[in-house]
Amino acid sequence: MNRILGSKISITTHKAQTTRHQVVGIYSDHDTQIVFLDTPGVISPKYELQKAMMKTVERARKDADLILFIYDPTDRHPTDEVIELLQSINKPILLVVNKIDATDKAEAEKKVLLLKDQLRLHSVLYVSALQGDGVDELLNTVRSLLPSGPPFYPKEDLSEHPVRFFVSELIREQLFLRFHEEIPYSCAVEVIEYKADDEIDRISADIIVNRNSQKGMLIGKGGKAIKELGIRSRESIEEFIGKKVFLELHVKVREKWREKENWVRNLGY
Ligand SMILES: Nc1nc2c(ncn2[C@@H]2O[C@H](COP(=O)(O)OP(=O)(O)OP(=O)(O)O)[C@@H](O)[C@H]2O)c(=O)[nH]1
Ligand SMILES: [Mg+2]
Repeated sequence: MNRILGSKISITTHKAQTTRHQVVGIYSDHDTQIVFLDTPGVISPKYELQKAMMKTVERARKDADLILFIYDPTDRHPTDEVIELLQSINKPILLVVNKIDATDKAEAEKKVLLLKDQLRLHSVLYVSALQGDGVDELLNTVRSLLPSGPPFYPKEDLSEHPVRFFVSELIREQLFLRFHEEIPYSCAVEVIEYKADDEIDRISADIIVNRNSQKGMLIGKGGKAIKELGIRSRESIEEFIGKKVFLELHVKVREKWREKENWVRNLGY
């Protein structure tokens, strides 16, 4: 989606479960508009946050006209949950085999044969989101399957989320990139204040952690870890909004927020 839109609408990291929301990306050209709904990956939910993530998948699956199943051939075979979900969908499913820059085509094709045994696929497309190979063909296939109608969004829109959403996501991306084990999975980010001045946007955000012991890890010795996190987050926010940013981060503890439905909802999930 980011490759097609030419913009970092959805955050991406090497860690699983980076995406938690339905992230809307809008592609428009002279006669077509495609609204992409990026979703979390399909898992068996273990706590409330993950349950909320899977509700997001359910919603997108109902709203979509077609499904792009992004398959990473360097990863293991999709779980039963993924296969069963796809088998239950009565819409065109496009198998999008990604990362062809990093895998042997013949190997990938062998794995695709296994998937073809399990799924009714409209088509199989080989792409590299990283390098752009196969993306035009993917766009053309999607275009040919969309129902005709008036555009939903103005042509210049790339997404529909407020800037606060992207700010919290970009901070969360840094949390996923810079911290290990449970930490990224235990954090949520809430933008508390956003003040746009002429020259600079002043942003204050809270990082919510799940346990008291995680607070110290986030802050680090002498505040080193949170300082670094703040610098990297500020840089990526500045790049995204194209403006100077002053960013203030605070760490707050909400004991077991991931397991509590009201907190999960409160934090926007
Ligand atoms: N080599 C290569 N790496 C890629 C390509 N596309 C994505 N990646 C990398 O794969 C990793 C996962 O990408 P994401 O976009 O976060 O994957 P996702 O499926 O959305 O994962 P979650 O949001 O965590 O469910 C990141 O490190 C990307 O940089 C590609 O075409 N080639
Ligand atoms: Mg993702």
